[in-house]
Amino acid sequence: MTALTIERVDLLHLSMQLRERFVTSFGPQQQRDIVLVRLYAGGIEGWGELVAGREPVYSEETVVTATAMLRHHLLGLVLGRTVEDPRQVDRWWRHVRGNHMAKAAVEMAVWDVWARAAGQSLAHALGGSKTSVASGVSVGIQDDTAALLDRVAGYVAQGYARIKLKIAPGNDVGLVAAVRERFGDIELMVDANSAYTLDDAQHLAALDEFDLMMIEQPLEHDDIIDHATLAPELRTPICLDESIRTPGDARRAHQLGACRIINCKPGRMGGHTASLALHDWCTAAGMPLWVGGMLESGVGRLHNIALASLDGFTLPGDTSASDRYWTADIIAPEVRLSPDGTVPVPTGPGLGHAIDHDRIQSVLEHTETFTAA
Ligand code: OSB
Ligand code: MG
Repeated sequence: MTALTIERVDLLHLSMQLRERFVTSFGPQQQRDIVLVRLYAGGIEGWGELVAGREPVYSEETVVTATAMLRHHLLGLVLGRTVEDPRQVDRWWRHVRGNHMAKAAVEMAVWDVWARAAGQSLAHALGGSKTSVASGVSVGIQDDTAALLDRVAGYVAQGYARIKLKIAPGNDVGLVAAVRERFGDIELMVDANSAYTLDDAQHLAALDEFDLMMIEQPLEHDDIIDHATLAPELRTPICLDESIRTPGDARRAHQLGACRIINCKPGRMGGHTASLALHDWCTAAGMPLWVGGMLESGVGRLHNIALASLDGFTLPGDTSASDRYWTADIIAPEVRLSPDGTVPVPTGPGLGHAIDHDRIQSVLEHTETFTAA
């Protein structure tokens, strides 16, 4: 077994523009502050991505709080340590509460470096065996229904395996009806990002007639009790995203009947090791699971694709192609959608695609370097 000493961590602060504004019930977003982790161990480098947003709207973590956590609390726990198995990293900071996105950015870089050192693809190191993963696309709220139908038409033509519509009060049942009417029985789901309350149960039940695969996170970001109350009122299965931060959360949500499906985001879970534990629990419980996204650059996307290669990720993920997000992604080659609605799982060492340093340079704001004391 390879033993690697973690020598240095660089935080690369990038400013990237999404190709188009992404509107959710949180509001619009186009500019993304992305922090990449470049971690050196045993003379090899591995890459991770911080998925926190600029504003604390999806979760309480932001780029500012997460980088402060890394500087003041987390990097000191990894620099100079020797890693034989990336599963150890979680244990080094088990006394640090929360801050999953900050932790994941580093933990996932350790997985990448470790897989590269072992000459394995990250997917293989994680235990994945699929050679491609079914991929859907998440469509933001548009200015009007015509614009939404246009967007969806484009993605359906590209072959995406399912379409996810962002909804919010005033932008929900009518949109779903229009998309169903125009596109027939495509695989369709909605994501509310906590925009509703239990008072909306009757209103949400109006979605039942459209045979949606699921409704993602209709109620509060930190709730599983009200979701359990809502679930029997709906025929549409509830999927939880924001509410599931640990494998224990999944077990409790299942026990209460709060959800029938889970969206796994490795940033939200604290990294790959915690995501694998969630995966194993869901597999044993027969709970369908899929890999979500956080509008990542190619680095985070390749991590998500590697994770989605495990068999327990049974539903299409938000593992969309690079051109869904960026005019120019920072990996080479970019992630591309195959006509069958899948993206290939890379087979080269680690993330399996090269980092495009020229493109990083063109969006780089500044770099911080940390070394073992
Ligand atoms: O709720 O799944 C979400 C993006 C940012 C924050 C939260 C969410 C999303 C998405 C897009 O739905 C997923 C993606 O394609 O990366
Ligand atoms: Mg979501």
